[in-house]
Amino acid sequence: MVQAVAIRGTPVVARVAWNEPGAIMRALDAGVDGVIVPMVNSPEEARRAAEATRFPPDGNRSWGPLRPALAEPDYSPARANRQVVCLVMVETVQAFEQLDAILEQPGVDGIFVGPRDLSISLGGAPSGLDGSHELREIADRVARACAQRGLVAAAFCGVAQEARRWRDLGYSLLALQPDATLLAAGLAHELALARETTSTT
Ligand code: 3PY
Ligand code: MG
Repeated sequence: MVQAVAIRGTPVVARVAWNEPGAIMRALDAGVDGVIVPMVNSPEEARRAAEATRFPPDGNRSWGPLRPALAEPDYSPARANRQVVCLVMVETVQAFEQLDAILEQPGVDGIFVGPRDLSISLGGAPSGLDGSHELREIADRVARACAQRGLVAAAFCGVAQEARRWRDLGYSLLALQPDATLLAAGLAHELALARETTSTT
């Protein structure tokens, strides 16, 4: 997938399965420009994620950049450390309560909000921005805290209308619907057209 996206020169940010250094380093070695790390609930966990994205002395990433070294002949630890982006996910109340300390961790380049898990953590059902007043308040506070520090505010949005609402709050990296959802919607649309009883041709 990284190779396919690179054809157009579009940056690739991968969400890894968990805050686990091996998973983060594997994605970076495959050539992603940045990672989104789920369920980061404390400054210590944020530091662990950020350190896995940087070579020493800034972190503990180990050398093995298979694809990046092919694509960029002058790829070096210092250059990689400058270029990489590490977004940590705030998706629990516990994480939000420690937002400032999480943002202070060196190498944390921004926050990616997971509204579904955050809604559950608030005691409700998985939801988007409309789920609760508390969720909207958290989304707003995260955007402001990131803006104050010049860091990225990102979020999982789902449908495009919801993405516009996050953008209006100050979010600049907006995740739309997952591929499986888009594929199912596209197929349903095509099937409905194909099954129409009248033909215009
Ligand atoms: C969440 O909303 O919890 C997510 O992880 C979405 O990516
Ligand atoms: Mg989540």
